[in-house]
Amino acid sequence: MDTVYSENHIRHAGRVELYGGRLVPCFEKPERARLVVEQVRSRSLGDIISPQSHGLEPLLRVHSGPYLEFLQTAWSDWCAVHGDTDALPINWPVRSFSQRVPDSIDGRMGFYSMDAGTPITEGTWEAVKGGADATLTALDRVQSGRAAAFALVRPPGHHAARDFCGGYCYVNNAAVAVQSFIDQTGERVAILDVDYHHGNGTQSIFYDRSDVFFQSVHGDPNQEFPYFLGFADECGSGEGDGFNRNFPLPWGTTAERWFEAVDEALRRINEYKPGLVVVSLGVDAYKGDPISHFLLESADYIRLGERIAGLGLPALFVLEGGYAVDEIGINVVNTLGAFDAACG
Ligand code: SP5
Ligand code: ZN
Repeated sequence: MDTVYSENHIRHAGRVELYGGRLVPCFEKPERARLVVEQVRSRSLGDIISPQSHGLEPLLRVHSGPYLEFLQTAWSDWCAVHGDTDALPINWPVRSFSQRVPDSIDGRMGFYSMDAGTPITEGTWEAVKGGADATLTALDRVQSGRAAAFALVRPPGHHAARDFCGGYCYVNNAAVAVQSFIDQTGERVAILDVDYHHGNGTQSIFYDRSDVFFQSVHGDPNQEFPYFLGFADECGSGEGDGFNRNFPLPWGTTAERWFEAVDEALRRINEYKPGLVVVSLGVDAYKGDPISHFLLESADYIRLGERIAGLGLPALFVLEGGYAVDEIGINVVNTLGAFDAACG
C-alpha cells in the first residue's frame, strides 16, 4: 500500500513533558516517524507520496473554531509571556470552575487541554496541519479505489477531542478522515483503535452517532492514562447507543487475550458492514514500549494485519502511538505488510 508522508512533522519537537512528577524528554519525538519511514522504504511497502493541502474545512467538521484558532496562536502568545520555552498547561477548569474562555495564555492552555504531557512548540501547528493533510490525502487514495493507504503522521491524534489537546495529540486525524469520508459518501465507518491507550478523543467526537462505530482495545483506565474515559460500560448515547465499544484490559495483557478482544471487535465490524474501516494504529501495546504494560511481540503485529485484511474492507491506517523507537517501524510495517500480503 502507499504511504503518505511529509517531513513537516519535524517542526513539532517538544522538549519536555511532565511524567511521574518529573519533566522528562518527550516520548513523542521526530525520530519515531523517521524510523517508520525507514522501514517502509527498506521493506518496499509501496510508494511514499507527499500530502496535498485540504484546507481547514475538514478540521472544522470535528474541532471547534476557537480551539483551532488557539492551536494557531498559542505559541506566539506563550512566547510573549514566557519566552522561548515549551508551552505547557498547569491549571485546568475542573468541577465547580467556570467554563468561560480565559483571556490569558496560561488560562487558555488549561482550557484547551487535558494534561501536561502535550507541549505546544514553535512548529506544532504546521506539523499538526501537515498530519491532517497527510491523513486526508491517504483517504483520497482509498476513495480512488486502492484497498488501503497509510498515513504516516506525527503528532498522533486519537486523544484530541472537539476542543482540547492531550496525550501528545492536537488534531484528531482519524476523526477528520472519518467525517470527510461520510461527508463525501454518506456511508458508515468503523474505527478500530488498537493503540495501547484509550482513544478518548475519537470516542467523544462520535459518541452520539450511529454512522460511526468506534471500538478501542486498551489499558484499563483504572490503571492507565487517560484515566477518565475508556470503561467497558461506555456504549454510546442517544442515536449512538450500541455504536461505541471499549475493551479495557489489565497491565500484563498477553497477545492471546489481546486478540480475543480484537477478534470480537472485528466480528462486530463485519456485522456493521461499513464502507470503510479506519485503524488507529498505535503500536504501544508492544512488550518493549517504555510507557506501556502489554506484552505483544513484533510477530503479533503480522497477525493483526492479517486479521484486518480478513474484513475485506477498504482500510485507512493512521499512525498513533508507539514509543519503543527501535521497534516502532518494524511493528507498524509488520501490520501493513501482512495486510497487503493477505489481500494478495
Ligand atoms: C498517542 C498516545 O499514545 N498517547 C499517550 C499519552 C500518554 N501520556 C502519559 C502516560 C502517563 C502514564 N503514567 C505515568 C507514570 C509514570 N511513572
Ligand atoms: Zn498510546
